[in-house]
Amino acid sequence: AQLPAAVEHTAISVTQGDLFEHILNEPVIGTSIYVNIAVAGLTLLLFAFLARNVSDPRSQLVIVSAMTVSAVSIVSYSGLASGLTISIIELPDGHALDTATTTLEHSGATVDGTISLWGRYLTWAFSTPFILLSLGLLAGSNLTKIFTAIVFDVGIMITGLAAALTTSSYLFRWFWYAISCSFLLVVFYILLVEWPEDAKTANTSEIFNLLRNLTVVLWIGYTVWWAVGNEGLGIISDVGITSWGYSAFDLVAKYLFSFLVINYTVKNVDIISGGESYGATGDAV
Ligand code: RET
Repeated sequence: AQLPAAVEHTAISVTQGDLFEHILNEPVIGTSIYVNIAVAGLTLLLFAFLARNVSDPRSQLVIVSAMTVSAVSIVSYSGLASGLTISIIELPDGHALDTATTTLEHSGATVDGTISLWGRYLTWAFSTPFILLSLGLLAGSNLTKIFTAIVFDVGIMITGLAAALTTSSYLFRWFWYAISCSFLLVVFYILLVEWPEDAKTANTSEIFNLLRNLTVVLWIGYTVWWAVGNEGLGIISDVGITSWGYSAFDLVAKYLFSFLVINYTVKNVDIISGGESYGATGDAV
């Protein structure tokens, strides 16, 4: 006798525990996550040590802002490592990986769908504003420009999260991506046109331009990586390699960036504290 359809297609439900075990046992994805938790923790200790004698409040604000990037990173990668912010999603028809399956390391069960490390995009909404706050303060910019940069930045990450998690329509994933890119252009306008002028007035052009260049190049890197990675065109179809790409970008965009900010601030407290007269709470330059 034939089995009823419902019995033939018994679905295996994937638990958070399965995802946790998968990350633990899959070396490429696993290291891309654990390495960052360790580096974020070590950099926090280093930064606290470097900044131990700074007492000027404005310089402290720049330093705390840069340190927050590492602190959020620990939270972000812990979300991924625990399996809390990971899901198996079935990509829509038309996507290069729409028929992909995932074999869970621990149980050996094969399920339909691709692993999405979506917690990354969520937590970028909390970490990247502090990158921009550091840059805006260093440039001696005003509250309006800093606020605008941060609002659009949060918009980039939330619409990027939407792009990653949309499973109803392939086209809609790219529609979200396009919205996200348009927000990125607003942030780039502030970084490339507005803040360099402010930084001239603040006498911080040299460090600002260095950090700005690093930021613009890497942020383009993230954007292109998403497009070619397993969630975009799938040219790089492997979840672990896609994840390592972001993790490698993070090492420079977060930790090297924060180090440069803090190292400069500790050595130039007089320049940073001068920003108060035209800075975050003052008038437009
Ligand atoms: C996404 C995909 C959608 C389009 C765009 C993106 C840009 C992401 C960026 C991420 C930067 C992350 C950083 C993290 C460090 O903590 C979301 C990939 C434009 C710019 C700097």
